Amino acid sequence: ESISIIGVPMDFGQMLRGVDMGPAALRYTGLIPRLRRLGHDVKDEGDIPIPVRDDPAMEGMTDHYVKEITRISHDVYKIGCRVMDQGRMPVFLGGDHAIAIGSVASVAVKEPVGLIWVDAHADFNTPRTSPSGNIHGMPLAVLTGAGYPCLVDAGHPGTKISLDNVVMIGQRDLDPGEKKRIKSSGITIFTMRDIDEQGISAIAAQIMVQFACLKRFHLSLDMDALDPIEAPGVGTPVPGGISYREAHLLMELFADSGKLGSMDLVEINPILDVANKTSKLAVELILSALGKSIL
Ligand code: DIR
Ligand code: MN
Ligand code: MN
Ligand code: MN
Repeated sequence: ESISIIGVPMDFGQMLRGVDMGPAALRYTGLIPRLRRLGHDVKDEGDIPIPVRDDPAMEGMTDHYVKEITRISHDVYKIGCRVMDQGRMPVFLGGDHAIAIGSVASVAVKEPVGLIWVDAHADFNTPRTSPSGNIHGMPLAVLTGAGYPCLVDAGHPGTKISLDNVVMIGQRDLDPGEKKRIKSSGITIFTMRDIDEQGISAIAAQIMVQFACLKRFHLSLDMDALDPIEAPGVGTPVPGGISYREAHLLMELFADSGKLGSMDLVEINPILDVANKTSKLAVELILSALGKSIL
């Protein structure tokens, strides 16, 4: 596979600093040479330039950085489109989950794609339902056409992905208004309860049935989907998450499907991490998704 690594060190989608160091931590942990050792042709596209929050020019940006995130989403979209046009598989490294507004937009331009949202949260808030106002709690709503119009129209105007082509996995922390939106949307969701009851492989099989008519899917992996015991280096940890083995199995099953076309790996905060544990796990998961197997 020809893979392009795109760093998006953006931390404007939430309040904690440090998530901007995610791409650096993943590179430091050896992501690129290890992908090459798997046999992939890997190109590092570098990091998208992101303003630093301390910059005096950023002062007075009290609107949850909507304008900055809109601008950055355009930049992510543009590089994503370029990589897709070259026939390469983009792997976007966050940064917080708001980077998915641009990344998913770019991979869904030419044909409909599936979207698998692996997250402790649903990221399905609109400005109306969000208790925090943080944009990283909104990207899935934005991509399906709800929320700040400037974000909905980032890249190109309008909805980027149909609700029928979205699947959520791993949720265990939803806001009240967000819950109502999930129920009324009819979106497919496999919460932690579903994982406990059915097992991750049965769920992966159901997803592949739902995506049978689609040629490929995008994986958006928020590291807080994992249990905080395995992934402590995230800004919003929630107990009772996906286990180490469940996560690996899910990635292995995605690899087996032959339909993984692109991915995001987001929300690693190296400042909150414990001896780089979360980055190490993230690299292992990316490798599993891209073909590393035990045998
Ligand atoms: C919460 C937290 N639902 C919000 N979201 C997070 O702020 O909208 N998403 N942490 O990853
Ligand atoms: Mn998220
Ligand atoms: Mn999350
Ligand atoms: Mn938040």
